[in-house]
Amino acid sequence: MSDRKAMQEDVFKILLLGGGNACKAGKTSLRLRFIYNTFSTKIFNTVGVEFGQKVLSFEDDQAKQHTARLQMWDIAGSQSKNYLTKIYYTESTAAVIVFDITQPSSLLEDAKAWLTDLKAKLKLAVPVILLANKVDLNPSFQITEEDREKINQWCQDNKLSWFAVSAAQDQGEGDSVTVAEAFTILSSEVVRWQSTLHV
Ligand SMILES: Nc1nc2c(ncn2[C@@H]2O[C@H](COP(=O)(O)OP(=O)(O)OP(=O)(O)O)[C@@H](O)[C@H]2O)c(=O)[nH]1
Ligand SMILES: [Mg+2]
Repeated sequence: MSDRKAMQEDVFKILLLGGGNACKAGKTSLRLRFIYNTFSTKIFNTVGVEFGQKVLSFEDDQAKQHTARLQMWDIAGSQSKNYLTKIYYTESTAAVIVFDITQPSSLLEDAKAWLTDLKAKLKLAVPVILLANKVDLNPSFQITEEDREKINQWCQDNKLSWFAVSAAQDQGEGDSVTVAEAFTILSSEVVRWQSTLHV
């Protein structure tokens, strides 16, 4: 491969999904943390969709270096099941489903609905990861064994990985990862996925 090809910048269109009318998962906060390394409690509800992008350099499983422009499509939580989101999903590369770790029931009520909706609207399957956000509000990560088992089971059934994060503190302590680490994990999953499709 030439140096030019090796330095080529890929573009990954990443959907940020999750939450609902009753529960705000923190998608916009994760986007702002990732792109600008900031956090504010004074942000507005997303109306429709918001965009942001960041160039990320990362290593894949084979320790090969990649550079990708992550275009984040941050969809309003209240849009779940809205037929309009189909337009936003076109040609997406990957998706992140976010739920609020302080309300594990939001995984069952909201995240499941988002994944079902995503699968129904996409022509081709894409890599998806699940992020349990707001772990700063539950620092010792004390969710009941029953809830943890439910999350693990749902992820296993749907072949996706889940990680705990905090847009607010972003320390990546204990069992959690930083927001940048989560997007790096997703990006290497995209590379692995695309290599199986010979893209
Ligand atoms: N403590 C804490 N609060 C958070 C965290 N992430 C988001 N929040 C708060 O949760 C609320 C909702 O965050 P948003 O980022 O607007 O959530 P959203 O998923 O984009 O919401 P919609 O756009 O309405 O779908 C805000 O008050 C945030 O400050 C976090 O990691 N920790
Ligand atoms: Mg938002």
